[in-house]
Amino acid sequence: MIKKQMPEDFLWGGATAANQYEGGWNEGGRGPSIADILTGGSVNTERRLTVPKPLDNEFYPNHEATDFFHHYKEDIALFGEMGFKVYRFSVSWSRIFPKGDETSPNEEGLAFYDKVIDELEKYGIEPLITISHYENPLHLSLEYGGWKNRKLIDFYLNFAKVLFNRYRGRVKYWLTFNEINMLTVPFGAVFCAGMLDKADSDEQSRYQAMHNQLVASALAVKMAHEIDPNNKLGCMLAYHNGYPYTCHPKDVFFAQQYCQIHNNIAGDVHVRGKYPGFALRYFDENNIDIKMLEQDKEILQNGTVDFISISYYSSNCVSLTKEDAETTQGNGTVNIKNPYLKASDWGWQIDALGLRYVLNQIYDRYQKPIMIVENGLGAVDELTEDGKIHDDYRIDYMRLHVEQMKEAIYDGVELIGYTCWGCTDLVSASTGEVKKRYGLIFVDKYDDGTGDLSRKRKDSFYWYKKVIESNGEIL
Ligand code: BGP
Repeated sequence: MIKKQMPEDFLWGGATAANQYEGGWNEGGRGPSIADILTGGSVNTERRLTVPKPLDNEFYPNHEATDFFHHYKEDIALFGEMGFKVYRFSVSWSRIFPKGDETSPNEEGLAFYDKVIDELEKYGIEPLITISHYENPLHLSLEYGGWKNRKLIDFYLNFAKVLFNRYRGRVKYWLTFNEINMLTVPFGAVFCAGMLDKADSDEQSRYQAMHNQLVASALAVKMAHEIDPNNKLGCMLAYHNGYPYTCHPKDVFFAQQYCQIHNNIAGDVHVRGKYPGFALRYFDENNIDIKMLEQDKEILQNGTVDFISISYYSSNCVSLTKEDAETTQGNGTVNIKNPYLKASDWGWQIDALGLRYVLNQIYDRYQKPIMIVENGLGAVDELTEDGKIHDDYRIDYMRLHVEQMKEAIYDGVELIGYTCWGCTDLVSASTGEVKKRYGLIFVDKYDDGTGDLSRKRKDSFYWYKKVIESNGEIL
């Protein structure tokens, strides 16, 4: 009989990103980032991608976001109260290098993250840093056109080097790029690569940008290991789970190709150090001509990651045979609705068993440790008359996913951690809304910019605390 047991040192925690949570956009010497010119929320759903700087008369929810910048002590204390073992956050690149192409960093910006890490250490919480999470300095977009330009590799490495040196011995876990494989869909052009020109939403620019980031990632992995052999570097994939809509072999094969393109091109390069054959064929047949330098092959081979991390929210269906099938939203995608699944208010279909399915799939392929670094439910929460937030729907969602995550561990998957997305309320990446809340901690902030930013524990806060305390035993 096998022992159904969670690893004792399992890393339970939560995840956020600076561009959606930190705020303080023009404080402490921080320069503007691409996230600062995106508007959103129910106030203005129109994105302004072409303006060179934020407009005075426009509302930008992320400028203040939910203000980690001024609330980090209070928030980390709440993470400590929940018993977090790990906290995933990103460093705002333009807080450290305001324009991105300077040679020396902004000391004031680094001082902020020093304090964040001090607080984490106080509560025994392991930091997990995403070096680049949807937030290039705006100057790199305006001056260099974003990541399709190879020059960004050097700027990124300057930034990464400062972080690896500064936090040597204090930060062990790093992710090089958030959801790098979002570059396989148009959404990624701006978010992942800071390419603001509409023409750059094409595959040519996106795959070139992805290649440049993969090279940057490999060089960063090598550098981090040289600076401190204890460093553990991970890739981060938005895991696209597309089921065949019918059992027609054409649909089954299409679903396999969908997974290969959206997950495995980036995954294989990160983990195996080279492009898979199907990627080369895909590039060839779709007239994608990636400029690679002679040395890139070796760079990619020498910079493979130590672990794989994923975001997983939902699944959907894909098909070649059903053109008229009803579609729905997912994380960065629009695909066919699955008649067997319920969906969130934003149309993301809830599929906890799908998490076990993808964890097995990834482990089968790579045999490397895996971390789930984003999972959660974006929902409309209400403050009830008793001054509480009874988010039983979020607890249900998380319970089902944690259950399946445990099953995957019992299947033999080497899963080392789980950080739920948006452990406090923050601004949504895709819509710019605060109304789409993921947090276990409620923040008094609304889409019209009002709110006093006070924090409140939701019911899910107390639930998750017990989950962590019992190492996943009490769900
Ligand atoms: C992922 C991003 C996060 C986060 C999450 C939820 O794609 O890495 O930054 O935002 O999705 O998505 P959304 O905010 O669009 O609901």
